[in-house]
Amino acid sequence: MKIKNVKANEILDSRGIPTVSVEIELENGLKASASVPSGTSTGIHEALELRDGNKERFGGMGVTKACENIESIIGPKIKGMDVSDQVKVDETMIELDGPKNKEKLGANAILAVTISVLRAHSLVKNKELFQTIGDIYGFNNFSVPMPMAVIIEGGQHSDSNADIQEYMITINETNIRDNLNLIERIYTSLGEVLSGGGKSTNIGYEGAYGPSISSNREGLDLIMSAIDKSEISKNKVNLALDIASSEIYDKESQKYIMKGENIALNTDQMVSYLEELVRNYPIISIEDALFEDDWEGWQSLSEKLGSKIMLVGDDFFATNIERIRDGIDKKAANSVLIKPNQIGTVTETMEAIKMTKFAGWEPIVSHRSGETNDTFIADLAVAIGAKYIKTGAPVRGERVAKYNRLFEISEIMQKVKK
Ligand code: 2PG
Ligand code: MG
Repeated sequence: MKIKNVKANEILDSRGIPTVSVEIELENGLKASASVPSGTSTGIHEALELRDGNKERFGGMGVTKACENIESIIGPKIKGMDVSDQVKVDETMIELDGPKNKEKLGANAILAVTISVLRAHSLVKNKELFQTIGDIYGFNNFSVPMPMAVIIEGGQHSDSNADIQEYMITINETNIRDNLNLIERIYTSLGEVLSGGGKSTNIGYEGAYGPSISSNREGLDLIMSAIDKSEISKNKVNLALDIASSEIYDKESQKYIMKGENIALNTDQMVSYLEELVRNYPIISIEDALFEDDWEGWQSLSEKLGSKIMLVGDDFFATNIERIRDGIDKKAANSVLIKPNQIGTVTETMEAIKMTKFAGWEPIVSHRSGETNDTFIADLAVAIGAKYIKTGAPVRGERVAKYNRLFEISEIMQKVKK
């Protein structure tokens, strides 16, 4: 079925910042749309998110240029192409953009098109989106991921003084509804622990609490108290952290600055600091433990902790196949955060996932701090059989939209089994 029309729209994301939405119309009249997320703690190796820069509209964050690129540059090229030819559509956009990091058209423009084409194809086939992803890219081991759910948010994501951007919990429970039930109970208990201690229960971008704390350990202790209070067996709950280290690294002094506890650590000290946390708390994963170009630090951390926990590269890899390949060669991590908007097209995202899996590493599919109600990442995580998904606290519409889609998929999968 051929693509007939491509329409772009500037909409708002969950932070009230503009983002791109696209609607694809096919020759038979079927329509499919997609909207794209956007990060706050964006890495320097990510594909370019095109913003208007006109301060009079949304402080320069408008995306009318990206929308124009879709309608006047991408649209005319892909109209008439068969919607089932996802790889060709993606390659066409990559070529149109040229050799740069999506700097001409904008990764936000490209991503909205690539996902809506995929969705339109899925409609034509009358298949679920995760099945269509599987068919195109050769995945058939579908499974519903376990959430890494953020419950305390610091760094650039909330008003908290916490240096660590995300304190997350993961529950050893493969049934997604049961899993969310336990996550929600711990989230609620944490709210009670915080207000009982006179602390704020205001929330950050991803729905997690943003209390004031005096040290990273205090953040972890508050979560351990919430687990106690929830009366959920400790064996079922593990912790995961996203340090988002590129945000706390000071290039001049070459130190990681933890304002909350008034310390500045060099790479070796940071590695020891994290080892100590891992010794004392049930931490199974640390993301962006070191800043995005600290290759030697990542290697040393991997030697020390790589056999014990997941070391996840987010800003470090930027879902970029070349960076992931280097990381594998240098044994610099063992897991990759997968964010489609860091690279731009579905096809490049799938290449990054394939490389990650081929190395025996763990791909973790992730949302961004600025989200829409688009649930593409839920289907993506299922399609590739990802063990984990990062998609926020169990509150806020744009976060629970993904959890609700996982509920739906889990029911579809059960019916197929019967
Ligand atoms: C991260 C993401 C999502 P942002 O660092 O992993 O939680 O944050 O979208 O702000 O980059
Ligand atoms: Mg991160």
